[in-house]
Amino acid sequence: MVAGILAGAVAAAMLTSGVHGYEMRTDAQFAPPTAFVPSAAVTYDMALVPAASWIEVGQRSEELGPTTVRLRVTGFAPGHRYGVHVHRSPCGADPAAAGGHYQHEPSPDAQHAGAGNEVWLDFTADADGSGAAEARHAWGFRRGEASSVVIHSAPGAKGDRVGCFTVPFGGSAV
Ligand SMILES: [Cu+2]
Repeated sequence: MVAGILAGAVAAAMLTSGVHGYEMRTDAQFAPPTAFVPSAAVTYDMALVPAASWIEVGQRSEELGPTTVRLRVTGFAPGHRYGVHVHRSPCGADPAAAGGHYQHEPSPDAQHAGAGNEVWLDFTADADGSGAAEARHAWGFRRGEASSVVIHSAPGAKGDRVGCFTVPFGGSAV
């Protein structure tokens, strides 16, 4: 879908699941949590994630686990460097609602935080405010334990949460 055709806050998802793995693509336009028409994509910072900016997330999981997650955005702040991760819980009005990062091997140890054990999709918006990222891992998601993509104000794991998109990630077959 093209962002310009979408009016208001729209979310759409296409899901395919079965013996050959799992494929999903979903997109939405960001809206504030107080918007009259709620969106699956919520902005907490209108400067870095403007209302009506757009996000698309795709997942492709092979039967035995290997998983690619893709991200595309438009309408973001040109030249800004964003940090992005898959988080455990759905988005809410409170930025903290999305919970912590999804981890392949769950651990309270900071050494296990990082792009190897988590899904990171950091990107820098180009001059038009568009951006893209892709992450590939040998493992897939545990069913129901990956629920959102959180946009942070800075790359890495320390930036404030400036946006969140609730995404129907699928579990892997193993
Ligand atoms: Cu995060």
